[in-house]
Amino acid sequence: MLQAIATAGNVVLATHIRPDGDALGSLLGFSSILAGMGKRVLCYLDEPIPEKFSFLSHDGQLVTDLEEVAAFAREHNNDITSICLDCGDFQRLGKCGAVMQTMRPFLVIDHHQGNSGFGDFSWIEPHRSSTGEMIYDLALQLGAAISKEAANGLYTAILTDTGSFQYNSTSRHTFEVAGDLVDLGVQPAAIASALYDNVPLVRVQLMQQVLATLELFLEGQLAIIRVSREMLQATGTTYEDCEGLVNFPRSVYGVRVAAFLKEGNDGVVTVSLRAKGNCDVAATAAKFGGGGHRNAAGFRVSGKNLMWVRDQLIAVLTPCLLSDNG
Ligand SMILES: [Mn+2]
Repeated sequence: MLQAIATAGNVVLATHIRPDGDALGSLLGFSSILAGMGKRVLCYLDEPIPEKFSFLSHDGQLVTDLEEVAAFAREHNNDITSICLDCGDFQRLGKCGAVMQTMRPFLVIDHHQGNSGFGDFSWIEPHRSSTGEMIYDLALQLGAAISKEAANGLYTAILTDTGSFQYNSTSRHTFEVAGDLVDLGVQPAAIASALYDNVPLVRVQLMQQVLATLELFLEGQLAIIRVSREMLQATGTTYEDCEGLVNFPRSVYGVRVAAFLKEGNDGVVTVSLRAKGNCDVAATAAKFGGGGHRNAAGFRVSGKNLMWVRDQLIAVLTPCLLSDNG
């Protein structure tokens, strides 16, 4: 892996569809690091960088058209090293996957549990906080310089993928890397403000309506919120604007399971489940044909309305939450 990157002259970087802070921060940060090593770097994204991450700058070229990736490969006689970042499986690369695979060596750098290692060389460490943390270590091993712009990308990756240093994956090393990035010029307050103090008003108005639906059941151990199509229409928002709202019911004192019910256009209700402590919501989701992790899982139900799904969920969780009070 190290050798393949060190000797690469031309690099194409890509990440998963609907990229989050780790995906974009790692992509743009690594792009600057590789460009600083004198490599020609092309980043591919399905869509332009989302507005909320527009504060991230980078060196290297960014394209959103696969034809330009093909042109880059032709220009360099197919002497391309392709690297995919933060992508847990091949499908999540979206439409660039097939193209990435033809440019070899094809490298995979990721921290998702269950990544099968679908590259010619794969570096996967599921215990890591973020791909950004791994890219930092990689840059040190390569002896590469990390510019302030690159440091901002990697810090954003770590901050967002650890939920601001809250999740289990946050290790001593995560803080060491974050500290090193601060030495390289990152201003934590400025990054946090850029990420979290720029919420569009319509999103807060949606939050107002969604939080008004909060209900507690089973002696206050189950908290449920929901969003209807009407709420999205009335506020001019989309499902993406609902991201993170499930954390509000989860945060309530005494709540052990939180659920967020979302009504889709296609008569499908999507449910996100979050657990605190020892509840296993993956098991709950499995009863509805879904899946996930112990603490975060989900499922979908077709042809039923929000209230039907709510009542079924209460019924399924009743024995779990009322039988053991552990
Ligand atoms: Mn990640």
